[in-house]
Amino acid sequence: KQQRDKKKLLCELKQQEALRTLNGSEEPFASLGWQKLVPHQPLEQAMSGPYRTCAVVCSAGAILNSSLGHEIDSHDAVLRFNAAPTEGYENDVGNKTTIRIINSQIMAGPQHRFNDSHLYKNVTLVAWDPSPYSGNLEKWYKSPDHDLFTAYIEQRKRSPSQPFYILHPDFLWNLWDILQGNTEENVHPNPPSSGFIGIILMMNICETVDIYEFIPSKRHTTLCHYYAQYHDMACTLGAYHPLLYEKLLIRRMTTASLDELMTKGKATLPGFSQITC
Ligand code: NCC
Repeated sequence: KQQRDKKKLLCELKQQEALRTLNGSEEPFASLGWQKLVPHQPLEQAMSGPYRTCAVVCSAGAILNSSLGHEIDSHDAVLRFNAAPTEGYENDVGNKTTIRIINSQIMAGPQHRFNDSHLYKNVTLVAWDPSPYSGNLEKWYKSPDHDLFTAYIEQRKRSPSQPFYILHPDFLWNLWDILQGNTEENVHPNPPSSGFIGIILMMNICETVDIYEFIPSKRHTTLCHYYAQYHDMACTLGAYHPLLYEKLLIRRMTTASLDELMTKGKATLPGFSQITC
């Protein structure tokens, strides 16, 4: 029964969550000339590796003292989130970064120094913004949660060779629908977390995806991030994002052993190319 559940979930994701980024063909982006602004190569082509193994490194405080850095860096591609650094934390989180997913706060908040921080250079960037459900792109463009469009345009002009994409709101809300469709309780109507989004993104481009400290290991702690002294349980369980439900869903699909889950905080999922439905 568990195997059937796993297969059903994996197939649903494979069939409904193909990568989708803004390609400039829809209004209002088409009239604004975005077809010339976005990278020429779609994300799935830019990231066609091929990547046999991929690591998703969640930012939870519980990854401290894991000594997983070496294992993480041995993957063909490594995904990190927002402002999560590697300097000074290499032993626990590694130092290779292939892709970084950033929410729109990173691009709009001056404290993040999006335009000059080294964190956002020499990597593939994928940004997202909450956007209203069943997105009207015109409305979203006029009032995003945080203005990511201005910084996107600037960055594309400054660094046209850097692969930099904005996720299509339909990709996010469709993921929310799958989460709700497979959860008994009512999921609050807020977008998925960067972590959950990143896992699904990597399933699109990798053969296997190893996910670190998304499902809390035995090191679980109230420390929010491994890189800041701030304690809040909600970082791990969710307040705004439906994080708890996301974690339960990943837990139902993982092929990692219980020991890997508990001691390493590692969950493993097959990439879409490896799933036959
Ligand atoms: O904290 P954040 O996420 O950057 O973390 C990235 C992803 O790691 C997983 N995580 C993190 C901490 C933790 N204790 N447990 C975890 O499982 C989650 O999957 C998370 O998505 C975000 O999702 O974009 C988020 O961003 C921050 C913040 O905007 C950025 O770090 C930039 O400063 C949000 N925090 C606030 O708005 C205060 C957070 O809610 C979600």
